[in-house]
Amino acid sequence: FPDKVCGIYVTANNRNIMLRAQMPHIGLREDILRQLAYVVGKDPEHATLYDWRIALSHAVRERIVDRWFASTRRTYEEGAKRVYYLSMEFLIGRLLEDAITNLRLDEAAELAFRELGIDYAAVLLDEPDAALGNGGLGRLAACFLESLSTIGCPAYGYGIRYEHGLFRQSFEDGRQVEAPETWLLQHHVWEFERPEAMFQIGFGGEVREAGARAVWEPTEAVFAEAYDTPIVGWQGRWANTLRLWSARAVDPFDLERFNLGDYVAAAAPEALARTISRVLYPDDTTEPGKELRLKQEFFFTAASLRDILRRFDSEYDDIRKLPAKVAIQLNDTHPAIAGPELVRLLHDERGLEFDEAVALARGTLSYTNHTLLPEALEKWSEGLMGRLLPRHMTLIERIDALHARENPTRKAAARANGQVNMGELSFVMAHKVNGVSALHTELMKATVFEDLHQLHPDRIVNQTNGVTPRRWLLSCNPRLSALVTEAIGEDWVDDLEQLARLEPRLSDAGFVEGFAAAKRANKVDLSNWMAQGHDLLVDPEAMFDVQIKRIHEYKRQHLNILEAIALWQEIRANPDAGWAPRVKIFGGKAAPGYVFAKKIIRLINDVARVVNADPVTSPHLKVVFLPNYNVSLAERLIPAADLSEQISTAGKEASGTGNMKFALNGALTIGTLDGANVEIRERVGEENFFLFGMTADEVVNRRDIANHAAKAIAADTRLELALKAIREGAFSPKERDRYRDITDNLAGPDYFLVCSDFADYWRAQREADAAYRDSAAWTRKAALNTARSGWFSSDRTIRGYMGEIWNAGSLNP
Ligand code: F58
Repeated sequence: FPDKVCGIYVTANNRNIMLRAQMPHIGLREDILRQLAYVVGKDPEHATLYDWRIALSHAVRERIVDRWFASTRRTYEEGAKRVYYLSMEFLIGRLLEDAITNLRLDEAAELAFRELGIDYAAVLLDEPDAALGNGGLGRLAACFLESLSTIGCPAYGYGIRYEHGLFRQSFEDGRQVEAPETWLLQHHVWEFERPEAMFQIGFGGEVREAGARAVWEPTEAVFAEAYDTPIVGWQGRWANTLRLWSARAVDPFDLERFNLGDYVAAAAPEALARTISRVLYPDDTTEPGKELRLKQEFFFTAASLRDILRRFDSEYDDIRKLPAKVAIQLNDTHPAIAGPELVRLLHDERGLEFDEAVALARGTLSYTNHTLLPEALEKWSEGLMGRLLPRHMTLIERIDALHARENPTRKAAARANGQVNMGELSFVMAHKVNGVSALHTELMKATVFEDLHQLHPDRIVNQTNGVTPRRWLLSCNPRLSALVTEAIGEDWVDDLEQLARLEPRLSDAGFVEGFAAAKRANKVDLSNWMAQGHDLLVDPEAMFDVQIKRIHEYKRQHLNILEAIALWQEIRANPDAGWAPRVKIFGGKAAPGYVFAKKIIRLINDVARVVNADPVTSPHLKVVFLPNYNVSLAERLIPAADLSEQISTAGKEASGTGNMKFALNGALTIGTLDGANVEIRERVGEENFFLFGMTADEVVNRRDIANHAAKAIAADTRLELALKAIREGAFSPKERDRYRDITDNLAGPDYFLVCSDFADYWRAQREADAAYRDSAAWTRKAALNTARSGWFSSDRTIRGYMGEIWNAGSLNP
C-alpha cells in the first residue's frame, strides 16, 4: 500500500472502512457516476456504453495514481537501480480489465454496474485493443511490463506511440484486406501527456571536429513528446510507467507559405514530422520506407536515452555509476542504435574517453535476440546510415576497431560488406545477450553468433519466455481460475508454480469434473459467440483445435490445412468410421507484402467454404478462420481450446508464447521440438503432448536430400491426394491454378519441410483423436498441462533477467 496517499477517494482509511463494510462497489459506483458527470459530461439517462466505459476507466485510473506516485517516491528514496525496457512494440491490448483485475475490483465493478442497470461485460468489450505490436515480441514486452510491476522492480517501458497500430484484417472473397486501425480516435484514458518531457531529435547533417571531440550538426530535427501510461501490478502493490514517444514538428507551421495561400505546404513540416510515429511497421518481408523505419528506431531510442540520463543526473553526479544504477534492455535489434548513441552522449557530449564510454555503455546495455531467420536479422546499408546518422557511422567503425583490438582473433565486424549488422553491433555493445528458449539459445551459440560466442563465452545466457498469469489465466479464464483458487487458494496468481499443488487433486472426481465443466462452458461461450458474431455453427462437443499466430511459412499453417484436406477426403471416403468430431480454428494476420502468407490465408478460407458445406463430413469436421486476430480474440479462444497447434519447422520458432498460454489453460499441444515446445513437453510430460516431426538437426540434414519433398509425396497417398485436390481446383473451381505457387513450392523446394513432416503429423493427429475419444483420460491430461505449466510465468522470466542480466532488485513490500 502507498505510504503517503493524496487521493480523495482512495485514502487507505476510506478504503479500509469500505472493505470492512464489504461494500467497495458502493464507493466505486459513486465514483463512476461522478466521473460520468464531471469528466465525461453525461447524464446517466443519456450515457452510451462508451461514456460508461470512460467513466469507469477514470474511476479505476484514480485508484492507480497514488500507488504510482508511491512507487516512484520509493524508488528515489531507496536509490534503487532502474530497469529500462526499450522496445519498438508493446502489444498491450485492452487495459481496463487488466487494471480492474490487478486492483481486485472485478466483483465491485460487476455489482456497481448491476445496480446501475448497465451490461458490465459490454462496457469492458467497448475498449479498443492497443495493438502497438505485430506478434510475440510485442506481446512479450507487455507481459514483462506487468510482471515488473507485480514483482515491484522499478522499471520503465520505452516505445513509440503509434497513431495507427497493427492493421485491421477482414476477408473479401477469402482474401485478406487491410484497413488502418484507429485506436486513438477515441479518448485514450490511460495516458498522461507530458509536454515538459520533450526532446529534440536530429537526423542527417555533418560532423565537425572540435579539438579532440566531434560535434554532430543535424540538418533535420523533430520533437519527441512523452505520453505516460501507468502499469499496475497484481494487487496494486506497485506501478511502473510505459513511456511512449510521439513525434511533432519543431516548427509546426509555415506562416509565410500560409499567407501566400499555399495551405498544404504550410502544414507540410508538421505532417512530415508526425510520419515518424504514424504507423507500426507490419512488414517483416518487404523493405519499403527503410529510411522511415531507421528514423523511427533512432527517434525513440535517442529520446529514451536522453530521458534516462536526465533522470540519472537528477539523482547522481558521477556518470561512472551508470551501470550500477541503470539497466537498459534492447528488445531485439530495433533499438540497437542505443550502443553508438550512448557512446556519443558519453564521449562527444560529456567528454569521457572513448574506451571508457564504450565500457560504461556495455555495462548498462543488454540485448535479447528473438529470431535466427536470416531475412529478419536487421542490416542497414552504410549509405543510408551514413546519411541519416553520420556520427554514429564513425562511432560504429571505432567500436569495431576497439573490439578488434581487444580480440585479435575476431573474424566478423558490425560494419561489413557495405552494411551495418545490427545483431553484431548489439552483441559487442552488450554485457549480456539472451535467447528466449533453451533450444534457441543453443542455436544462437552454434549459428548466428558462433564467432562472437567463442570470444565471449559468458555473454550469451538463456531466459526462456513466459506469460503473465494475471491476464492469461485469472482474467481470461474466470471459470478455471475460480476452480484453481477453490482447490489451492489464490497464491498461485503471483506464484504460478503453486499450480503443482493441483496434481494431488486429480484423484478427486469433483475437481476433475469441475475442470471438464469449465472447459466445456468456455467452449459453449465460444460457440455462441461464433454463431452470433460470425454466423458459424459448431458443436461444442467437438475437439477445438486452434492455431493462432502470425501467418508465416515457417509456422506452417499450410501443414495444418493440408491435414484438414486429407482428413476431409478420408471422412468422405469412409463417413462411418467413428470420427472424433473436430473444429479447426485459425486466426492470424499476414504482413501486407507477404504474398505467400496471404495465399495461405485465402486457401484456408477456400477450404473452409467447401468443407463446411459438405453434408457428409460436416458432422465431423469444420474449418473456421476468424478475422482480425488480436490480443482480445486470443483471450476468448485460448480458454476454449482443446488442442494447441505449435507446428513450426524445428529450429525456426525462437520460443513461442502462445504455446504456454494454451498449456496453462488446459489445452494439449500437438507440436514439433521447436522453441519452448521442448521445455513445455519436458514439464507437462511426454504422454500429455502430441509430438511429431523432425528435430532441428534432422531438418538441416533433410534439406540435403535431393527431391526430399517429391519423395515424401510419393511415399504418402494422403498427402498426394490432398495436394492434387488443391491443384485441380477443388477449393477454387473458378480459378483452378489459384494455388499453383503453393503446390509448386510444396512439391519443389519446400524449404520448411511441410511434406517431409506430413506423415508424422497425420499420425500424431490421429493419436490426438483417439485420446479425445476417452474424455476422462483427456481431461486428466489437460489438467496436468495446467498443473505443470507454473514455470512459464513471466514473473519467473523477469526474475531471471533481474538476477542474471540486470542485477536489479525488487522493492515490493
Ligand atoms: C517472436 N518474434 C518470435 N518478431 O518469433 C517468437 O518465437 C517469440 O516467442 C517471440 O518473438 C517472443 O520472444 C516476433 O514476434 C516480430 O514480431 C518482428 C518485429 C519487427 C518486425 C518484424 C516482426
